[in-house]
This record gives sequence, C-alpha cells and structure tokens, in this order.
Amino acid sequence: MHVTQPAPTVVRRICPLCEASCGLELKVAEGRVLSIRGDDSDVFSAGYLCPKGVALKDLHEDPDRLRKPLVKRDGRFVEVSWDEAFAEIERRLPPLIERHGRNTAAVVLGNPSVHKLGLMLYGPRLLKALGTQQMYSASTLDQMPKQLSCGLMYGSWLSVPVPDIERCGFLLILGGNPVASNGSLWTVPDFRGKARDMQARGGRIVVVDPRRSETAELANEHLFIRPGGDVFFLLGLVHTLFDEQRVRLGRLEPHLAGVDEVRQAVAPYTPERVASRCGIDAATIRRLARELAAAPQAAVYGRLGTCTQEYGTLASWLVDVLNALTGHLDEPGGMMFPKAAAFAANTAGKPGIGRGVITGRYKSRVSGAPEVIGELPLTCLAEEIEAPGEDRVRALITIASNPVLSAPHGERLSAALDTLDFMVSVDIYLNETTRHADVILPGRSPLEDAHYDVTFSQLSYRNHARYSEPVFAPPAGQPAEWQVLQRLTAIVLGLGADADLEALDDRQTLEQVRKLAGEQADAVFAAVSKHRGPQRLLDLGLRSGPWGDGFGARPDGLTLDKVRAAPAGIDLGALQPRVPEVLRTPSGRIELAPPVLLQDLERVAADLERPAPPLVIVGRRHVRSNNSWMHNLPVLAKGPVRCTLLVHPADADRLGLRDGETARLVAAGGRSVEAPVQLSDEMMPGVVSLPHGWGHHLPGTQLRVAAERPGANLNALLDDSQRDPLSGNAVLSGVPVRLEPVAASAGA
Ligand SMILES: Nc1nc2c(c(=O)[nH]1)N[C@H]1C(S)=C(S)[C@@H](COP(=O)(O)OP(=O)(O)OC[C@H]3O[C@@H](n4cnc5c(=O)[nH]c(N)nc54)[C@H](O)[C@@H]3O)O[C@H]1N2
Ligand SMILES: Nc1nc2c(c(=O)[nH]1)N[C@H]1C(S)=C(S)[C@@H](COP(=O)(O)OP(=O)(O)OC[C@H]3O[C@@H](n4cnc5c(=O)[nH]c(N)nc54)[C@H](O)[C@@H]3O)O[C@H]1N2
Ligand code: SF4
Ligand SMILES: [Mo]
Repeated sequence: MHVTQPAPTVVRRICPLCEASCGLELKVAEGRVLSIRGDDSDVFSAGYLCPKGVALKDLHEDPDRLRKPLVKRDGRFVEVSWDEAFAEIERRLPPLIERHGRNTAAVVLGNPSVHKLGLMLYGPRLLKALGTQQMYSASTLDQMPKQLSCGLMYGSWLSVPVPDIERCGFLLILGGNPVASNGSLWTVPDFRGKARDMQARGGRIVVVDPRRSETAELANEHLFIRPGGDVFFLLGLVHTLFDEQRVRLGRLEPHLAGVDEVRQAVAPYTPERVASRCGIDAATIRRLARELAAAPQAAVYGRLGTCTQEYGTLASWLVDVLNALTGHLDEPGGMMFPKAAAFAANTAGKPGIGRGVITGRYKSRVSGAPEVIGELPLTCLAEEIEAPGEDRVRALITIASNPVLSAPHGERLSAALDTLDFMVSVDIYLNETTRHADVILPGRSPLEDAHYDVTFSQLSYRNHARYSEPVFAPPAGQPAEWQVLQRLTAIVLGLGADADLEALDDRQTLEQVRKLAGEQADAVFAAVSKHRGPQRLLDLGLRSGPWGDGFGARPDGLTLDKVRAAPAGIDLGALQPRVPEVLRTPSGRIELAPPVLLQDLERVAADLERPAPPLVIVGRRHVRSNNSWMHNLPVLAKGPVRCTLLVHPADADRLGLRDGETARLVAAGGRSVEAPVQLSDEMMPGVVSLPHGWGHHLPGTQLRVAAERPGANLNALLDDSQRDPLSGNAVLSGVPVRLEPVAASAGA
C-alpha cells in the first residue's frame, strides 16, 4: 500500500541559463520540482534541453543560494531584513556620491543580468539615476568587438546577423563551439540537430579553431588556426575574392558603401603572406574562398574565440565583410537580421537611416580607454579603484557578476575591492566577488520570476515571442529583482529607502512612454497600465514593436495578453531580408569600410611576421558548466573532473608531462596556476586549453559543493592590461604561457 501523492501539475517555463532559451516542461507538486524535460510543444526549441536546464531544480533548492539579505558587520556577514539592508545602503552610499561626485560609484553588470527580465528592464533606470561613467560589464570580456563592428557597419549596437541555419548550405564557424555552449550571439537551441539536418540536405560545415572542439568533431572539415590569427586568415579570404574576381554583391549592391576601400585595404594580404601568421596554408585559404563564393546559401559565423583577442573588432568586421562580398548577407540561408517582437533598437525610429554609433565620448581615467556603448573595459576596473585622485572609484554595485573569477587578474581586483569604501552586490550567492561586499541583496530563484528574453529574441534563428509565468510564488517578503533595483534607484535619487515605488515606477514608465508615443502618450500609458512593473514595459515593447497591435492600429498584432495566452510561444516565422529597412547609419547604407577599422589595420600590417610563441593558452566551455557560477549544483558538478589542462601529446613529450599529472602554468608577471594534465590530440600543437570560471578555493564564500572540487582559475594567469584597443575587449585567448611539471615531492 502506498500513500496517494498529490497529482503533479505540468508547467512551462523558458530556461534563463544560456542564450538558447529552451522551453522546458516542469512537473511540480506542493511547491517542489518533480522533474524537468524539454517542452516538445515549444514553437522555438521543440523539446530540446541540456543538463543545465535539468539543474534548475538544484538551483531552486540549493541551500547555499541566498534568500535573505546579508550585511557585513565587523567583518562577518549577518542575515538582516530587507528594510535593514536598504537602510544600510542609504546610510552609506549617497554620502559618498555627494562628497566625491557621481563617478565615484561604479557598476558591474554580469552575464545573468542579460537573462533576467527585471534586471534588463530596470537596470538602465539605476544607471541613469547614478549617472556614472564608471560602468562595466561582461560585454568587454565577450562580444563587444562584434557589437562595435556591427554598430559601425549597420548603425545600431544589436544589429548582429545570425546564420539562417534551416536554409543554409555552407556554414563556416570561427571561434565558436555551439555544441558545448549552445550558441552565442545566435540563439539556436539544438544546434547539433540543426547541423545534422543541414548535412543531411547535403550542406557542409567547416570549423576553424585551435582545438578540435565538439563542434569541429561534428563538422565536415576542421582547420587548426593559430590563436589570434583570425584577422590574417580572413584578410586572406577577402583578398582572394577580389584577386579571383569572385566578389558577388547581388541584391545588396546599391546598399553597400566602401567596396573599393576594402579592395585596397586587403590588397597586401595574399594568402601566401598570411599563411604562416594564421597557421592555415595558402591553398586552403584560396579553396575556402572559392567554396564560399560558389555556395548558393552560405554563412560565416565568428564568435567568442574571434572576439577575445587583440584584433577582435577587425576579425568581427571581416566576418561580415566576407558575408557581404559573397552575396550571403541578408539572404535566406545566409547571415540574416532577426526582427524581434520587442525592444530592438533596429526596429525603432525611421527605417533605413539613423545617427549611427559613436564611441569615445569619454575615456577611462587611468588608461584612457574609450567608452563603447557607455561602458569602460572591465579590465580597467582594478586600476580605477587603486589609482588615487578625486575621481577614484570608492563605491561599487555588482549585479549578477563575478569578476574576481571571470575577469583577468582576479587577485588584483580582489585586493582592490577590499579597499572600497562601500560595495553592494545584487547576487544569489556569497561567492568570490560578493564576499567583498558590505551588503548582498539576493534575487529570487528563476522559478519564482516571470521570463521574457529581451536580448536573445534579437539574436534568434527564427522570429518568435515567448513568455513564462513564475512557476512558484516567492518566499513571503522577498522582492523581485526589479523591485530591488527600483529601491536602489530611489535611494540614489534621494527619495529615500522607503519611497513609494509604485509612484516612482509610474513616473519613470510614463517618461518612457512619452519618448515613444509623443502626443498619444497618455492613451498609451493608460492602455498598458493594466499591467505593472516589467509586464507593463513588456506590453509597451510588444505593442509598439514590429509585430505589435500598435495600440489598436493593427488589431491582429501582438500584445502581452496574446503572448501570455500561448504558453508554447508564438512563432513569427523564418528570418526575412531586412536591408535597407534595418539600417541606422547616417548614409543609409552598410558601411563596409569604416575609417577606424581601416586605420586599425596598421597594427595588423606591423604584426605580419610575428613568430608563434612556443606555447599559448586558450579557454573552453563544457556543457555541464556555465562561466563561474554553476559549480555548486550537484547534478552538474558530479562526474569526471572537468577543469583539466588539455595538452597535445607532442608538447607533453617535449615538456616531460604525463597524462593525469599536475602541471604548473606560468604566465607573464610570474603568475601561475596548477592543473591536472589531460593529453589530447584535439589540441593544435603549441596550444593548451583550460576552461575559465574555476578557482573556488578562495576563503569566505558559501559554495559548499563547488569548494569540494575548486579547479584552477585560468583568469589568475591572464593579464588585465591586454585589450583590443577599439572595443576595450579583454584578450583571453592566445596568451603565451610556460608549462612545467610539478615535482611530485613538492607536496600540498
Ligand atoms: N578566461 C576567460 N574568461 C572569461 C571567458 C572566457 O571565455 N575565458 N568568458 C567571458 C564571458 S563570455 C563572460 S559572459 C563572463 C561571465 O562572467 P560574469 O559576468 O562575471 O558571470 P558569471 O561568471 O556567470 O557569474 C554570474 C554571477 O551572477 C550570479 N547570479 C546567477 N544568477 C543570478 C540571478 O538570477 N540574479 C542575480 N542577481 N545574480 C545571479 C552568480 O552568483 C554570479 O555571481 O566571463 C568571461 N570570462
Ligand atoms: N556550457 C556552457 N555554455 C555556455 C557558457 C558556459 O560557460 N558553459 N557560457 C555562455 C557564454 S557567457 C558565452 S559568451 C557563450 C560562448 O559561446 P562560444 O562562442 O561558442 O564560445 P566557446 O564555447 O568558448 O568556444 C570558443 C571556441 O573558440 C576557440 N578559440 C580560442 N581562441 C581562438 C582563436 O584565436 N581563433 C579561433 N578561430 N578560435 C579560437 C576555442 O578553442 C573554442 O572552441 O557560451 C555560453 N554558453
Ligand atoms: S541549452 Fe541548456 S542551459 Fe541553455 S537554455 Fe537550453 S536547457 Fe537552458
Ligand atoms: Mo559571455
């Protein structure tokens, strides 16, 4: 005999953990998750999920996840009420800003903030209230080069084309490993399945990567490339197109500016001249250029590996130049611009023309690094805290970010954080970064929040609109993150910690509506105000968006209610050509040859002969890990040790290293870490690979599962002075290292 269990309820929910944005189906009963699987009915992800999606249960239940605010008193964290936490912030933050000016407060936004509706929609309000130029994010460890090159070419920061994989016949991937990462700047759940379908149709996939990655393994062809060599390889390809008269502009011809300038700029870079610098021979470069030019439907996609290097912006630009010159940009089966249902800058304003983008409106105080999209390079933060002066950073707000592990030279940043006068972290864990805070304000479990992908619907392989309700009610008294940010905003605005947040939200939302709707503002505000908070902003975004109901003008169009009524999502179809409507450049054309990029080629010219260092390091991702913060979830943490150093057997022989032994990596400045060696012919000889986001041995954290197998911190080796000068992006790839055995007797 057994006791009757309560009947489980089935609920649908989009996974907020990575860019793939899979629809999940959860079985829940009595406030607990019984099981998680892919939602077969989801119009966008059709049942796909990865092990991290299943780990949402562990995340929801993790006893280490913070539920109450923490305040540091006499060096120790104590749990306090929300009122006490905000009172502490009000007591300490505004006086610092009043005394030293707005730039004394810095903000760091981390990766998960892009995945959270409340943080995406209310973060900008806090930033505006602060008015600080000291704004940092994970973007400058990641995709800033691509956003800059796209901004310069197409006129808005998030006009990033993505492969139309369902119709593509030839896909060239550089520096991306979507089989492990599930895609980036390309929202494409089940890449593997779509790649297989493509191959079954006779399509070809070529991967260019210093490691034979999981994606390379699946591809039809894999080419090793010298880390950081992409710009040379791409110049060789573009050169060949001109040299062999294979340029085909097609429909875009009248919309392209700068073709002749590109022709001139690439003239010196024959495949023969670039071959040794990129490690790919001239004949292969010529063959690939021909294949690309001849393919009726083809796409060149460059991702993380092409951005986190010293020529990140140039490489990102050349990827799109190749697409444009072979007639594959903005064409079905090529690289296409998504048309998001809400919030896309490239659907707002006048179609086909705009102000374009500018950078360098101000510079960082110490290194003089230019602002890009209102951000300074994260690798400048430590020095901005350290260097004396009136504008020194004395206060810091981190939001869903762990730069002590995720940014280069974390030890330096860690020491700098200890010298701050005040630090607040909006974060769900007491980890390597938040341990430095004076106050930690925890967000809710993702299952207690509503969800809509503000960013990733702008990067999706198909257009869609999907919304998830919260699965569970939050613990009594725990505010949503948008409310946490609104309260911080109220404090910064001088309205006080107990300000009327409803009134503040009404006022700020009405301001946004006025900008959007002009004379119709009052009517529009009234129409969307049956919703509150993020839902109101979402209704506003959807209804005023390209698929929206225009507040009655297009009665068949989207509203939040309609999207809500479709729990499996609304499919808005395959991507469609958008040039010239998508463009927001002052010329109204695609700028193929932005002067700042042509100028930057001088660095490349001077670097053509650089010999390969004996050994360089690159990163990698594993499907059971996510940057620095999922190592505390038992279902992901179990199994073999994943923080291993991949070394090619020939390098291991030369250095006297054996499989399974510990080796010491030493980088510039003498910094070193130790990691277990895993021999692998996946690696290009002369290149080793260690994943990032590990190093959970630091004291003062509350990550009990992660601490059992802390792993080595790749970023402890890397240098925070190495950046792509245009975008400010950190150089995380191709960094020279020395590798030596750790003597068995060295112990500990
Ligand atoms: N060497 C090297 N370094 C890298 C990379 C690399 O490839 N190589 N990759 C870089 C890239 S691409 C990125 S994006 C960055 C990522 O680096 P970060 O932006 O620092 O992000 P994470 O490491 O994912 O840390 C996420 C933080 O958010 C918190 N968090 C998780 N969920 C929530 C939530 O719902 N609410 C709140 N408030 N907090 C939450 C976690 O506790 C953690 O503190 O790392 C970069 N660092
Ligand atoms: N499982 C898992 N998924 C994730 C994440 C995670 O940590 N784990 N992180 C998420 C985040 S924040 C991001 S930004 C995305 C990133 O997603 P991707 O862009 O797919 O990045 P990676 O998986 O790191 O793959 C980068 C590849 O570039 C190669 N590479 C390194 N240097 C070079 C180079 O100089 N040239 C070329 N051509 N290749 C090079 C590396 O060997 C690696 O195979 O993944 C997201 N998804
Ligand atoms: S691939 Fe995995 S982590 Fe990413 S959205 Fe899907 S289930 Fe979540
Ligand atoms: Mo990222």
